[in-house]
Amino acid sequence: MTTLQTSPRTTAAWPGIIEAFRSHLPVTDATPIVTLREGNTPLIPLPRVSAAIGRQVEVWVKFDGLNPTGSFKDRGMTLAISKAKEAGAEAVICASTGNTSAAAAAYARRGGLRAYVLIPDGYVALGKLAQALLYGAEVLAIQGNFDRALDMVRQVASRYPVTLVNSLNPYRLEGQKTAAFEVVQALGDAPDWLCIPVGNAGNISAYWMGFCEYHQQDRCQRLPRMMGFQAAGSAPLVLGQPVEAPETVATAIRIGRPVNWERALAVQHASQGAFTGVTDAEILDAYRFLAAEEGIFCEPASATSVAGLLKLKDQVPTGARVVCVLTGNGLKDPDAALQHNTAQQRPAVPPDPAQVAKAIGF
Ligand code: AN7
Repeated sequence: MTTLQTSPRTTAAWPGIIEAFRSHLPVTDATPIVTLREGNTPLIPLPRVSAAIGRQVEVWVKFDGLNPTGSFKDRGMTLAISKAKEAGAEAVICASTGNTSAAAAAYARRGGLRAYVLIPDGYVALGKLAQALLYGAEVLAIQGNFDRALDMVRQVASRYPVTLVNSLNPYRLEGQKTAAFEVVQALGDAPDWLCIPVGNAGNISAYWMGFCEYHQQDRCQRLPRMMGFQAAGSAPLVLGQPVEAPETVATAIRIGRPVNWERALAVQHASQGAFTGVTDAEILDAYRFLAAEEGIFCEPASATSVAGLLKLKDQVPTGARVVCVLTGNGLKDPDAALQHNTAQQRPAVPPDPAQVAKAIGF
């Protein structure tokens, strides 16, 4: 009689983006690595979105909302905090529409640093605020929008011993470019289009850096068109001028003066890309579609990339491969999910099988 030897399937533990892509990043043996094993997020096919486009187009999402703090910011923050610690910093500061503050707080505290975060009063999604508070950041609400909060942070960081970790910090973009590496590794090449939400335009710049780096090293044969999408009420790069009072349901990208403006224009030019605005209604349609048709719960700002693709569907070349970046997790913004679903609200039912069956329509 033979005994079937079954052993649990194990894979080498993912080490986080710095170890995984060490030779591409500005670290040395002297850099203390502060990591939560971020990165290695899934690339998920979207068959229903492909079908909605109606021609043979392959659509994927890079779901970076599955990072340790629930957004792509973790990729940049592991490096920014590691480098701040290497330089002897004891505290970091950022302005944030929410996700940067959550990531800064988590990585700073893990590295033993203090974190100060400035947020626009009343415009940060509940989950993100909850994270920053529980991770132990000093949270300061500013009477003004994100752009004003960032002005404050820049001035404070230039005068006091505290390291700025917004995407003006070059290590942020270096870390975030690893998402492009992962996309190329998963697909075997770069996609034809990369659709991405744009706020401060840090992430679109970082992805482009990553694709160009891999292209120069012959790890991919093509470069994507970089398709950036902004909320229509908060679309300075579409309008070609700053927006003084940005408004959108996608609070993560409620930004009127993107700090990476020049970089973003350079990316658009070099990749033959475009910036396009999508309305809040289009964003929310994509947000609901992703959840109810594809089983993917992202935050409203992230759905902007899919909303944008659907808006431009007639321009997508037949046979093209498209990757949409989903930057943040849906659980970040429970209010948006509760307000913008189409579920039928029903009163509570007594715990009786007949009444339950009746209530659900049998
Ligand atoms: C989910 O957290 O700016 O164009 O302060 O949270 O690189 O700014 C967040 C930005 C897209 C835009 N999607 O990225 C912040 C912040 C989500 C985001 C963006 C953000 P960038």
